[in-house]
Amino acid sequence: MTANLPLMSGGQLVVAALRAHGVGMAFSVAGESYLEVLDALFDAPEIRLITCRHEGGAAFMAEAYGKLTGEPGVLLVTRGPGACNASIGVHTAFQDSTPMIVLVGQVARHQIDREAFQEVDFRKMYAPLAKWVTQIDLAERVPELINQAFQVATSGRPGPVVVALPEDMLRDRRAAAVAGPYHPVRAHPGAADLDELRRLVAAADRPIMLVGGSGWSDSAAADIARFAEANQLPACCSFRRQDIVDNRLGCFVGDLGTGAAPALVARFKAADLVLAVGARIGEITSQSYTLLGVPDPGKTLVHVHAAAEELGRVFRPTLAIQSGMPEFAAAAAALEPIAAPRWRAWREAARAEYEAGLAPTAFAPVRALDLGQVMVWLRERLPDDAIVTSDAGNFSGWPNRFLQYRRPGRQLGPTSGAMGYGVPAAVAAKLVHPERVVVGFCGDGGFMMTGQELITASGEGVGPIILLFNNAMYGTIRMHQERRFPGRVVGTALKNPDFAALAAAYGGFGAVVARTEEFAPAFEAALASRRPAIIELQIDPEIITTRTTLTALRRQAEAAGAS
Ligand SMILES: Cc1ncc(C[n+]2csc(CCOP(=O)(O)OP(=O)(O)O)c2C)c(N)n1
Ligand SMILES: [Mg+2]
Repeated sequence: MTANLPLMSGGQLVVAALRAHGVGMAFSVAGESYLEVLDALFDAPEIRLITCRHEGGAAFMAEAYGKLTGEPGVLLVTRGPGACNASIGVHTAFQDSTPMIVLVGQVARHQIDREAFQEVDFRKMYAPLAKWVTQIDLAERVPELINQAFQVATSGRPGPVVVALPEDMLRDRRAAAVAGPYHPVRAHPGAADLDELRRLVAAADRPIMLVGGSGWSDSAAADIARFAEANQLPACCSFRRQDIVDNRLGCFVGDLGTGAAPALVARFKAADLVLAVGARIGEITSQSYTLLGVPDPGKTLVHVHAAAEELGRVFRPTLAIQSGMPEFAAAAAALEPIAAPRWRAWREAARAEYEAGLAPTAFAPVRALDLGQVMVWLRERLPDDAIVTSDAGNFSGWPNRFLQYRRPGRQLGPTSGAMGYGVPAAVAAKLVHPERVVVGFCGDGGFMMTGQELITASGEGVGPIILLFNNAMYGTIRMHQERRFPGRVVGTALKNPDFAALAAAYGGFGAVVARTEEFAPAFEAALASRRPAIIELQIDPEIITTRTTLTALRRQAEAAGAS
């Protein structure tokens, strides 16, 4: 079978395999451990190699690429130190069920287990962080194992696969046939499951849908919305998955994230049937496992997920359906709608509560920079296909609560809660869709973790806009401190650089916004510059969430402690 094939180095075989699987972009920080792969990329201009400044940034870019496109983001990093830096993005891909391929250089095979320079056993290191870890010890097995890596990363519950590449294997020359492209394996819902689903929904009085997880194509998202609308079902979404159902539709009733609306939480608890589609119903989404009983949910639970292992995990569903999202959504949309559903008023009330929440909470006195007004302006200004990325932190409550997401517009945020995600994700999104508006939301804390990737954007000629919420603190942790240890502030105050000057140093556009009326011109100027931009929002640190102040939290905590 290999008689007529040319001899290729292991590195060339890796790149040939990437091409066979349709890879068009990869993210890297270079290392001498995988020089053969880099050299083979010299001859593969159809793979755009993005040279990043930190493996954490590169890994977040690869994760965001996977989240946005549904295809594995490809990351290339060097052995020990590179792999350690990259681990935050691998963990995020794991928790967020995002397909990803991580190619890691490794010490030569004859040095293994000597604790050679930068040697790490990646099977052990990545065991709890990756869906699968392998090492390719024979160059002739590159096509087989890279193909398996793509299959595993994309099938069932998607996730990151780590492939270690010993450097001497990459130099070996072998004849081997590459295979591709990969075909993700996804289950279809059975006819009996769909009948039972319809019967259970028809028997409900107060049903609610929960959409979430990964694997949603634009058409699957449209199908699930059609099903919800046709059946008058209220649909909420899991943490940082707001872009699945068009937020402007009457069926959308809000998100179950860290800042979930109290009315939605109450409604979810009052529901007699939950139809969870794609969501794992994780800790944040389930409000620390309080929305449903464990393991008996205490109500009818229909759980649809791509992976068999997620069904019956934590919660015991009445009906479990293993299915890919496009397959389930298409089947659900084709079901005969339930005639004159009893829960129409229930859905309308949930929608009315969501719409009421879109009006900003009034803070007295009104601040010079009124974030509620800024968000309402952005909600109207952002085009339908805008991509919004988010870091982790309390500032993220603003875009979560006040922006309205819709396909092909997207929300890319770390459900893993990893700080440092917002900037690299915005850079990756702008690389994939240079023609679309990309806005990244960051706190001053998270920005400083990976903000240097703005120079990567500059070098690649793309201009994401970063909205940097500067409250001079790790605000989220300060909030927890005020609740648990009121008035005792430690380890959370931050001294910050001049962010606008930093933007300029990165070849970008910088602006400082201290008053509401300064925001719109700054945003338009950032857009017009077509360069990476930082708009620093100098926010009042008192406004700790979209709903409350630090002083109010401290008073509540002190009152609770005193009583
Ligand atoms: C990598 C990482 N380190 C630490 C944390 C813990 N953490 C969660 S939110 C937060 C503070 C975020 O600060 P900032 O980015 O300024 O946003 P703010 O909460 O002030 O709006 C911290 C330290 C985390 N989630 N991720
Ligand atoms: Mg902050």
